[in-house]
Amino acid sequence: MFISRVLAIGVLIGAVACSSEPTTPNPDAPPRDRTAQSQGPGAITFAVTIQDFSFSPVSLTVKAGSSVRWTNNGPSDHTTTSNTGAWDSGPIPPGGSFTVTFDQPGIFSYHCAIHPPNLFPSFVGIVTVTP
Ligand SMILES: [Cu+2]
Repeated sequence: MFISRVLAIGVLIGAVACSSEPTTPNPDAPPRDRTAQSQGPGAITFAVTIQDFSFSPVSLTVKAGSSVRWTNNGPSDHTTTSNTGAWDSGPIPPGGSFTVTFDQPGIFSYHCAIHPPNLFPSFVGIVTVTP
């Protein structure tokens, strides 16, 4: 048991090291993605891209405990805003991202609050969280 835990941590560190650029270690530097680093091993983060004016993929199905990270690849500010108020990113600037962890199963529709569905009917998305 102990050996397998050490191996798992080693793999985790190796993965992080491989994804980092070869820079001088700086313990004071903030982590690039606090949300991802705070998750336990096995947690999965799914990516949704925001463009002007669409979410891709529009529909995403994930297991409870997973996270979804929205990244704004468009030239304008956008938000990911739950239709029921479960989350609201506020404005995400171009190149920015926002992550939500889904602990409870359910169907979560969302939109961009800056470009609302009454003006941009196809600028909506849905996350289905399965048990
Ligand atoms: Cu928008």
